[in-house]
Amino acid sequence: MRTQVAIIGGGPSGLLLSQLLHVRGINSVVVERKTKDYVLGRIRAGVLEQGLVALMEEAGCANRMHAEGFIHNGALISYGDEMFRIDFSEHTGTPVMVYGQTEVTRDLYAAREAAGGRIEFSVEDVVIHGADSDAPQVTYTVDGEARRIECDFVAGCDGFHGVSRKTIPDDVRREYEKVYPFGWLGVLSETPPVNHELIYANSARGFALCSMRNENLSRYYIQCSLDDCVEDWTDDAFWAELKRRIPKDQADKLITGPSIEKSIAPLRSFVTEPMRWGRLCLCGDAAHIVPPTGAKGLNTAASDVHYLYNALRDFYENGSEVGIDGYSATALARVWKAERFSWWFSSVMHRYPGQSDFDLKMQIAELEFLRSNKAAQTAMAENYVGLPY
Ligand code: RFL
Ligand code: PHB
Repeated sequence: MRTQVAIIGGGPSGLLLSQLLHVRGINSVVVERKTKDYVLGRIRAGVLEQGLVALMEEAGCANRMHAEGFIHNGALISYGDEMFRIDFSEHTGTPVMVYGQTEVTRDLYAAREAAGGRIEFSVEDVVIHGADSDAPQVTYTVDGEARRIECDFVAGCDGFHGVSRKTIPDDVRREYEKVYPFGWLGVLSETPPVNHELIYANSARGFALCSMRNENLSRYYIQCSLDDCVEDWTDDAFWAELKRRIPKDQADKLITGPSIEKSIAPLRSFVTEPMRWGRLCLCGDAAHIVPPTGAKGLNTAASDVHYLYNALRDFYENGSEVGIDGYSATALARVWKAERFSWWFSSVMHRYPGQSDFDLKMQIAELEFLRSNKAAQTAMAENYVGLPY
């Protein structure tokens, strides 16, 4: 089959790109390794920057988000029993939107289906051919049957474990990585959130985060050992540990209940350069990963989609390759700033194995500086709500 843009990966990056291109009359085909139910079963991001909200609007997919999402004007940071608030709206004039990645993905699938968009699920053996030519192809199999897409461009939106990044030759590709010595144990529960805003907690027992999806769906995380297994953590043990890590007044009002999802995620910072090789452009987790402290993963994927979508429009509407040629440098300039913020916020909020007393004092000094200094709060707020595209 023939299309203009072959999109590998039907996660939020691939679907958003496909829908935005459709709005501009540019055709695409999405190939996804898993089933739709599997993709929608993954519980991930919860905080959306305005840039992503605006892209969802441009894609014509924002109605349910505006009806059901929550506008957050600030977030809370605690250390020990101390707690302070960063006011996003005061410092930047911009809030964030709390709306789950699962819902974003569901809305995008609904829009692609309504528009008759082609999405191939359960594909295997995806291979990108001729990415360094003007006529790339993507081959794959479905139920053992070989298929082929001929296209002008390939968008590699297939996440960290996809094939797109590895298509860029080793002597061209450079990877930068930092692996953190802990993970996040996350629990989703049908209970009211402990607070109407998110709480990021640095405690002597490790990091904790209180987040939410709606009035009766809470998302909580605690820092855990990389050796832990989900089965090691009963619900009771999780709630008891969470309560020890957040300020007492919050712990006292925490409503607990059975978990409906429980998973452990490792923390990693990772960037691949370049993000374009010939007619192959990487977007989102295929090119970079951030630790989730600061909620930048999905949002950075969205800024890649914005740059690539505009570059492709420039190509198809104006015959210009300037945007495509500049895609990697433009996207990476913003990616590295999101990497810096996520690394900094992770470093300040977690307890590290072997951390010295000096290192602990530095964390507390960072937090007290943030608590008392307007410029530091503004910098934090600007990064949290999202740097401009
Ligand atoms: P995804 O979501 O991984 O989607 C990639 C898709 O590609 C498919 N795939 C393939 N398809 C075809 N052929 C192949 N060979 C393929 N290989 C893979 C996969 O099945 C999948 O469907 O990448 P994408 O679209 O770039 O989206 C990135 C985001 O999912 C990710 O950055 C965020 O979830 C990160 N993240 C957060 N980001 C935020 O902005 N705010 C948050 O609050 C936030 N919280 C989080 C997070 C990630 C977490 N985990 C589990 C890593 C919280 C957690 C716990
Ligand atoms: C979430 O709600 O899943 C979430 C929120 C904020 C983060 C990370 C994850 O920084």
